[in-house]
Amino acid sequence: MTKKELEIALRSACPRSVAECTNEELYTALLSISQQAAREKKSSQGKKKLYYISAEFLIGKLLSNNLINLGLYEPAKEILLENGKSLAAIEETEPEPSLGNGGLGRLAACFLDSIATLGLNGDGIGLNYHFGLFKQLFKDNKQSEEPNPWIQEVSWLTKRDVTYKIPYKNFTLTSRMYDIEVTGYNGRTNCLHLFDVETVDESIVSEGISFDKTDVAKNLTLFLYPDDSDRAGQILRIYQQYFMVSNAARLILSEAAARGSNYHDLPEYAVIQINDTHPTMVIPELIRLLITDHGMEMNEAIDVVSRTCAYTNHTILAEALETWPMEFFREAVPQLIPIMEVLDDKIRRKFDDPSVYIIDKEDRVHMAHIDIHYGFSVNGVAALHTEILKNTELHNFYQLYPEKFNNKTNGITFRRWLLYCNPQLTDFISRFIGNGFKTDASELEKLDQPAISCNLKHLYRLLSIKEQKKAELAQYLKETQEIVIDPDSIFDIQIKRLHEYKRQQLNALYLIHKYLEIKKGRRPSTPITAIFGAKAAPAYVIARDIIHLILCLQQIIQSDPEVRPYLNVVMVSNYNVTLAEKLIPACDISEQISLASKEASGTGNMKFMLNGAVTLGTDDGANVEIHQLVGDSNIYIFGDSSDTVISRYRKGDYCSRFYYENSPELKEAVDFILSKEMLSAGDAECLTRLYNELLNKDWFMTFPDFNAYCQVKEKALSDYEDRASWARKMLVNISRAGYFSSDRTINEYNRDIWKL
Ligand code: CRA
Repeated sequence: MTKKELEIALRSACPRSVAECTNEELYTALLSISQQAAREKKSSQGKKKLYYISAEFLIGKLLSNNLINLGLYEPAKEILLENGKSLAAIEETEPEPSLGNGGLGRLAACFLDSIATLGLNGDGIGLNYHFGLFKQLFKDNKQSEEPNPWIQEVSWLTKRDVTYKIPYKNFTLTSRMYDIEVTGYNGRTNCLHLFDVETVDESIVSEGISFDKTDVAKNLTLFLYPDDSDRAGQILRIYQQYFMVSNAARLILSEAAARGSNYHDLPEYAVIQINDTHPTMVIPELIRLLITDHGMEMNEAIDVVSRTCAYTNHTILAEALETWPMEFFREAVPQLIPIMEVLDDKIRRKFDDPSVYIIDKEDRVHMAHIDIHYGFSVNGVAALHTEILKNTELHNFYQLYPEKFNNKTNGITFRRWLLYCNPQLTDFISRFIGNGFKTDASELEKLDQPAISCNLKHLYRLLSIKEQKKAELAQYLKETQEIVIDPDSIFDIQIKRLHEYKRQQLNALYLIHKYLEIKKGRRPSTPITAIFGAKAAPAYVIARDIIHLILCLQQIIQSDPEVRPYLNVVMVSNYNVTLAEKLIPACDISEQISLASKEASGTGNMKFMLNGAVTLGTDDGANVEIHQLVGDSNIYIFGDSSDTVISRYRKGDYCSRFYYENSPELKEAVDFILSKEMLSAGDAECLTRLYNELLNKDWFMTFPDFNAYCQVKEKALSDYEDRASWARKMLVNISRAGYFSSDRTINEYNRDIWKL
């Protein structure tokens, strides 16, 4: 579509002239134009198709991204400007879909973009949560939760005629499919299919995010990850997961048949990527449907399904490796029980090793074990993570099926995380190396050339882009959250879900230490702004306490005139994709400080490096690969290695108090949690609980890494002062980021697993 054509389309889609329209009207018009344009790009189906099933798709706002991918962004921006309108203001009227939680969901969204960009035949399948993940608010320095309604009358969702009857033990629910079109960069259009139930009732939610967990017809698709701290909440998860996969299985079978499959040859027509264990029940459900609806024999059905399904593992945290009591299945989906028993029985006959059984002696079902035995591929999401799976966590399975295990290091889409969120940097890059990197990210390497890195004018241009993004962020936070930050300070950012293994508490302890240093007169040369963004799972008490600690610290520092000019701590509320798009381009120091061995990959780390932030982190997840790519002098690595950590867990003799007693700086920082300043800003119960947790347990070993963390941070802060040399570090990071394009990741999935 040319600019002229777009102008005509816009005029006819608007109720008034463009200049007279409200931003909402323009949003609606642009949405319908891009949906129309996307539909025209739908290409032929091909024989084999990928289905990416995931509980989360953290897709972010769609308007601008879609315009970019359709090649309409610049013309739209110009037309609007000519009529006194701003695309950025129109974007503000778009609600962000609330369909994801963290990295796993954002990864799924990046993958959909790359699958479409590479012209692969593949759709996503998930659930249409009405309130999605909760909306986070801060009151009295604590997190509180509200529903996050995002579905409006006009939205990217298209209602389809696909509906199924999904059977549960005591009732049947009728499903409905909604589609969101996903157009890749200059690419084809695929779909994200979101299943919903028409009886869902938003009015049953009250007092924050509470609702009757037993009324499944009304609550099934209200929330992503509804509170599962009680039995009803846990069974609700089973209802949700089964709804997702039973719909998926029916859709996959009917589409395969339409493409010519006779079901016996299903693996030639379909491949299913199971994104962590939430969709695992698709395996028994497909087997069941092949038997009951298509007359296949059990053994053949198992074989066919095993050659169709592949599994991605995203974590080694025991708490996240799902196991469910058999009685839950009996209560919700008894039709799966005979299948699961056969699957387990076959394993018991074949292997004399209870650690690989599907149903354990406590009658719990290990979901990942189903995937590994009855899928043809098992992949981890970064090199180190896959090695840990093979050598430690899933070692017994690796010995049984070495050929199934493979690594697929995560990636991010450069359309959203560079072209869209940082057009200034995109221009800077294209000026030197042309536009080839937009479709082949490895071309970014060409940026690391003496003509740029030895030319102060170019380096200062790079620094001034960073300054501009920092100023834009400061403005945005002031307007949207009444947060005031100094754009001339160093922006040190940690944004990710709140979890003890990610160690926001380590960062907080450093900031306490820094605060106390400043009180003693040791002031930093350049002021520092430490920014956090994180939601805590509502039932995760210690995570909530860590948020409380950070918010109290923020209050103490901001009301201290001695410290405020040198150090600021802010926690943005309701951290989401939209905020990430503003925070990441503005970052100087990217905090990736998980306990080594615990962060499977991380993907924020990749977005930051691509936008010229320098990583300060542990040798964990994809940081290891970043470290290898940029070299020691362009990253700040600290802390115990994953081997040390794994063996410390094995020995079981970790004692945090020992470190506390042997490091005066650490002791001083920890004690400050219960200081009178803190207790007057916060809640004694929360602060005491956190203090005790750290001193008596510290399960994620923040104390052993504390001194090393402080040292490396001081080094980074002092290196920042040499602006030209810092700019060179930025340049090296950008130039090595190409490896982390999700196009590379998806090409590997296709080459090794999907074979489309
Ligand atoms: N929390 C990992 O912890 C990883 C993403 C995507 C996670 C991250 O390190 O980058 O997956 N795991 O692979 C997960 O969700 C259930 O496990 C994540 O997002």
